[in-house]
Amino acid sequence: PGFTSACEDVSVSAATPDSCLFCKIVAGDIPADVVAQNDDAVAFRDVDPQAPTHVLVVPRSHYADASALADGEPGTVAVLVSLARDVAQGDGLDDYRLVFNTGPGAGQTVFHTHLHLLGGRAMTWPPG
Ligand code: D5M
Repeated sequence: PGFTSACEDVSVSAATPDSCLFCKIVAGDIPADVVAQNDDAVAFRDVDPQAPTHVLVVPRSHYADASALADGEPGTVAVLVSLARDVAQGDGLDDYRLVFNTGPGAGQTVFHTHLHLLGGRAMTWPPG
């Protein structure tokens, strides 16, 4: 369901802000259920939720994955974690999971850095 993006159809290196689904959400060009934002990051609910709370926290700047963000804007990695915590607290969560899927083999499908916030149900380990 939801929108598809060129980000999902191209390699990590080929994704560009002009073709990127999450860049378009950050810009307000594609609607999303935004739950929090600040100067550096935007948090919105996942269209295919895997838990009662499933929110994606993304940097406003385009980086393909968490590693690239850490190299380019290391402080923004902390902003993503802090904003995810704020959203979790807003949803009444004491316990939650934060995930950066990195690379197709790890399940990454959108090549704009996004931190998954999952909570509201029991979590198992190891993840699938
Ligand atoms: O996670 C990519 C996530 O992005 C996946 O859980 C679905 C979600 N998604 C895809 N399109 C949208 C829109 N339009 N709004 C909100 N969420 C969306 P990954 O780790 O790359 O597999």
